[in-house]
Amino acid sequence: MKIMEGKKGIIFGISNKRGIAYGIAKSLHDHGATLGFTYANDLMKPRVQKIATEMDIPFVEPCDVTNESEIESVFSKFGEEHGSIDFVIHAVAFANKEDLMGNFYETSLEGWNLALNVSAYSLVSVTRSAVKWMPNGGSIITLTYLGGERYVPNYNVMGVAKAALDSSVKYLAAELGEKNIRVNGISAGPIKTLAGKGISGFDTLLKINAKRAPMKRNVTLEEIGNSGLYLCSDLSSGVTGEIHHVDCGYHSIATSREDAALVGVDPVTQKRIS
Ligand code: IMJ
Repeated sequence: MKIMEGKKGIIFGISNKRGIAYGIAKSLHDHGATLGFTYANDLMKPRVQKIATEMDIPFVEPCDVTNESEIESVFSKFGEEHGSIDFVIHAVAFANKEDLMGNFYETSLEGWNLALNVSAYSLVSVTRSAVKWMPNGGSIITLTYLGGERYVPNYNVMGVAKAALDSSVKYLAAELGEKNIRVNGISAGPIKTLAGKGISGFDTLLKINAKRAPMKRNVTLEEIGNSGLYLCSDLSSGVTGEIHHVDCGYHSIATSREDAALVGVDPVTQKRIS
């Protein structure tokens, strides 16, 4: 028996086959889960529909996560078809392109509000709707990034949004624990997806991460997918309020072993300073 058999849930934020939401969807689907997908706008509709068709998933609904009534109708539709919901994957983020470069201190209030609304508040509204359809408990997972905990060049207002998101995970987990609804975040290491496309210095960042990470490589989509599977399944039944880093260990280091070797070494001549 597959571990997700009989479990059903909705995935917000499918974009294409390189995306993290797809990685998690694939893993859940391969292990027997029943899935529903949502798409944000007309541009995304055919992309999401294509993936749904390939995976033989009939439930594909529009949902702008800044629109509370759209969220509610997605849950009602899925809930009425399936009785209840066991899990939700929230893989949604957006900031204006100009706010993901240059100086953070120049972020406009509009840019700030947009990023925090779409990327952080949406977890709260999605959770509010999900709770009504989780009478037997459930698992809610959001996607976050280290840039919410520490400075990462260019991440800027998205870092602030992820900080709010990470904190929301803890508050939601505390309130919903007694309903047996678990809320966790997956902090994925950088990976080549649409979310990183066109970001200045992204390829360099991927290389730096691979070089410095304890495992000396970047994480794969399958690895993130399998971590999502674990957090959705009963294997993680005692886990909530957690930000789980799936980043080949990158978050845990201050200085890589290569850099550590330079300590006590002149950075220019590489000669040992006694
Ligand atoms: C995004 C920007 C700057 C640095 C970044 C990223 N690093 C990583 C990302 C280092 C790993 C990707 N990431 C974790 C994100 O959360 C991306 C969110 C995002 C991406 C875009 C690109 C296109 C756009 N708006 C966006 N909004 C959010 O117009």
